[in-house]
Amino acid sequence: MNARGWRITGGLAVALLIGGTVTAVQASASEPTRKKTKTAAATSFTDTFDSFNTSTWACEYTCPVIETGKARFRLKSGVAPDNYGSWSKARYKPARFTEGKFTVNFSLTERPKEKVWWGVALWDDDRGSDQFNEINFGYTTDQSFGNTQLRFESAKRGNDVSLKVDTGVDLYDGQYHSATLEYDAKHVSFSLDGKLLKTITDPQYIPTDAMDLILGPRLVTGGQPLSQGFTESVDSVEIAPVG
Ligand SMILES: [Ca+2]
Repeated sequence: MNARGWRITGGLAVALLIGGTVTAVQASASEPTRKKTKTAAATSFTDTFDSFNTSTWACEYTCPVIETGKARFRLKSGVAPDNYGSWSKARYKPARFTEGKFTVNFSLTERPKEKVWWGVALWDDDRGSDQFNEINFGYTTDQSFGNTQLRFESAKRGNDVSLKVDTGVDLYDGQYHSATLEYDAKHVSFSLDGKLLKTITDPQYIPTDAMDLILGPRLVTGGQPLSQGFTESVDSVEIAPVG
């Protein structure tokens, strides 16, 4: 939980963290003044990855491994793209989204020189690959940005914008950072450690079709196998209403 989270305090927060999952109804119980809404009940969720729940998450190729309350999305050395071992992602199964606030506490190991994409994405290509919808933050590691920089991207039916963001922190030093993607029909924003870094407001780039939340990295198709492994770790994921 970060400062921009649900402001759950005291003993209840401890109990919820042990439980690993919180519903909007439980969150409201600690906050009598907070108005319960149907939307909140439908979309509020936290996973602290004390276990990996396959009724919540569908794996793309290799499932993450749980270690000390973190989901380790591991890419192995020597494995060609588009295989188990070079692609490890998890897709949230209970809902697709047309808005929301998605906060992921994550860390990365040393930056590969090969073509690894890491990050967090909302994604849909139901209308075909040229009509994709996407919101993401992350980076493809063989490109030219420095180790504090990443891309923040938004696409509506194939019409996309990609922004360079300098986070001011080394993203590849194994430290955890809390990244938030927040969006609705009027804006898409990216924050790191509670600091708003970029906002997109041009509606031509803001997706309105329902998208899936997807965590984890892959060796990009066409890339060379890794010379050493790479891990994107996720300590927690929170899904909450916008606002
Ligand atoms: Ca955790």
